[in-house]
Amino acid sequence: MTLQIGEANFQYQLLLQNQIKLQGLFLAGFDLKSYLKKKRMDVDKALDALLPNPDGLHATLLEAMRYSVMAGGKRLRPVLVLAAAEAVGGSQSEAMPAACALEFIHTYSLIHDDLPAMDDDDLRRGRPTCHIAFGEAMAILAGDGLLTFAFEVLAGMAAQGKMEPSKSAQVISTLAKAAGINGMVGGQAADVLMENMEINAEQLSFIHEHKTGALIKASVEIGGIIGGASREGLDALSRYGAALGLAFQIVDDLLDIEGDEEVLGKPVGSDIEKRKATYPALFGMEESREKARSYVDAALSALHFLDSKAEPLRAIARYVIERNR
Ligand code: GRG
Repeated sequence: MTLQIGEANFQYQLLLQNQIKLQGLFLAGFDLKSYLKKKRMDVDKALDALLPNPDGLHATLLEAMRYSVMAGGKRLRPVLVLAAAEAVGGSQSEAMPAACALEFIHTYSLIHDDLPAMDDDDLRRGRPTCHIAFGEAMAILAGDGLLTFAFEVLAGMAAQGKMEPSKSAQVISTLAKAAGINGMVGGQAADVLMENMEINAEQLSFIHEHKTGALIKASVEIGGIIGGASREGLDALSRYGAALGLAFQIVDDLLDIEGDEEVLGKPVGSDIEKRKATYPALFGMEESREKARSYVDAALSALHFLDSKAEPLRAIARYVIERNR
């Protein structure tokens, strides 16, 4: 009898220990998949609501803008805006228009990048590219339209009294710098100008930091500004965004070699075909992977003094290196 009670007690203790372990795991493990699913749904809803409905003499232009934005995509930049705002105590509703503005600018850059004068690609986000579906003139205008519309949405926040004018000015200035001549457009120009040339690591970093990194960094900074980050908080977010942008681009280069065309929704092998300067071309696959890992580590350590509200940002940094699309 004593033995039975002892055994029951032992089993009970075991059960309790397992339960505690399970709770610990649950608390320690952040469910990024569900988080991204929810945020992407919220972003898609907001994008759909903001985009003008195809109507009037320019209906085809509005349709082309909608076609490219609503084709999907990972929504990485808008999710970063929301996650950064929430990491410093801000709200999703205040950050959502800026999150959409980032996606409008990003989509414009993809439409223009796919044009015959640039990368001349036929497939994007699993669909025919904008110029294949709507013709070159409409694709150029859809890109122009999205770029301008992004700033219309952002300026509208202050004009409608939904954001303090000083915050709005800071957001607009950050985005304009990141998307413009000393950011994404400058990086793209350097990339085009150096096509078919042997370039060194410094030149490659310039292209990647500007072409892809600038907008990713700005997404995180803009989230921080809207969320009311302190000076140190903003600095931490900025360092996180810069490192994340580079890790993202290196993984993009690797996926162009070892990715799955169907999962990516765009052709693979195009960097080699177009003799583009990439990390794997310059450093090889293994060293490139190592560099991506060290940028992710740098992104994570930049956030060290932020609390558990920054957990989504940490999980996104880990995801960037594991992603397959
Ligand atoms: C034309 C001004 C201008 C700029 C183009 C971003 C860009 C600059 C070109 C895209 C070329 C490219 C494939 C760069 C690699 C990194 C990158 C930006 C990939 C696409 O972004 P994802 O993976 O795309 O976030 P989704 O579709 O998921 O949004």
